[in-house]
Amino acid sequence: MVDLDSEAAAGTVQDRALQQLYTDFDTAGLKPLWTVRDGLMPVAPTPRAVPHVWPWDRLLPLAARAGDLVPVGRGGERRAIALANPGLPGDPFATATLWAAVQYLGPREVAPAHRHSQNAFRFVLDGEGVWTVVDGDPVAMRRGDLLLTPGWAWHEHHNTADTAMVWLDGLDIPLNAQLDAGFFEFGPDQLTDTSTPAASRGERLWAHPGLRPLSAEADTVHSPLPAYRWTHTDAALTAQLELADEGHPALVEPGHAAVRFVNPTTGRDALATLRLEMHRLAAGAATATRREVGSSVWQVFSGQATVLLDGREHQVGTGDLLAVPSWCPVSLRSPDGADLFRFSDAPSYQALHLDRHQVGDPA
Ligand code: GTQ
Ligand code: FE2
Repeated sequence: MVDLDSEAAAGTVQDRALQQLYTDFDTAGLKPLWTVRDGLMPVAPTPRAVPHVWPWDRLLPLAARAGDLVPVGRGGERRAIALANPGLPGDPFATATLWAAVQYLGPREVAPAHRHSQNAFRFVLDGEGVWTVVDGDPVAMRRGDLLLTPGWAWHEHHNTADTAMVWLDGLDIPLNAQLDAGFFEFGPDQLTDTSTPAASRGERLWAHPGLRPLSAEADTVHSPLPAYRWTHTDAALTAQLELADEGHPALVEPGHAAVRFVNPTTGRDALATLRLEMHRLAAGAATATRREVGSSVWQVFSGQATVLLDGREHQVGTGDLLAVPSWCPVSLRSPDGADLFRFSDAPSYQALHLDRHQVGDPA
């Protein structure tokens, strides 16, 4: 015979004991796996960051207002306005690992020297007149150029023109923060180098296709090339599409030309933690759907495209920025053609052997 009363009592006793166990776990600074495993070890990545688009025509006027109202100088260091992913409320992060910001430097303004462990690049959507001085080497910034500021390199920016200049900054700030790896040091308050050479010393030494100076036998972690010029990037993409037209293999997929900016000493990514690429879609081209572990940010350099992010369509044009979280399916198409700059955290994932990708529509 079942004694209902005593069973209920036993249940209550057990419940109370269990409650006490969880309370004691908590007090002792412990957390049992069985209460958290689902979220901790998902069947596939579950990023908090969401797919998101920042239209250039909203960003640019806001940056210009900051130019009027907010001085650039010691302390704040840069008039950089970060993309803040709505899935990461309170954080100035485009994705879990990537910082993307629009930096605005007014006529004749100077952003003072500093250095930090975070790796950085600048991509120039438009304009010219700013030189960024990287470890004492002045590097001109012009439309379509990609400039590198590897971690711990001193850098300052100065605008020699009577017009403001705006560009995209990309850094691994969130990754450094997550890894508790950040170091920062202020440089001199005054501009250290006012010269404005057409070509930096780094380019004069390294920017000759396929030619390595024999004075530099040792490979370097980051690229020794401070700038990748638009004329070269453009020519490479043009040649890929022409070769394909002539029936030779040169494209990622039909109508899709692409290059990666690499370290000429190794052929690997130009920066240890950031992958940098330029993509060109020929008129009428459409890409396959692709997703990968790790996140990316795209900026449309020219033209217009339709981007499908996790099944949602976004129309984007020149200057527009988009964030693609880890494992989010992406496909692009462009009726009239478009050039798109892309950066991602892929080198970090590859270094840790956590990289995976999938091509084709997710089942
Ligand atoms: O230009 O040195 O967007 O240090 C964020 C941090 C730019 C820069 C950013 C920086 C910089
Ligand atoms: Fe910096």
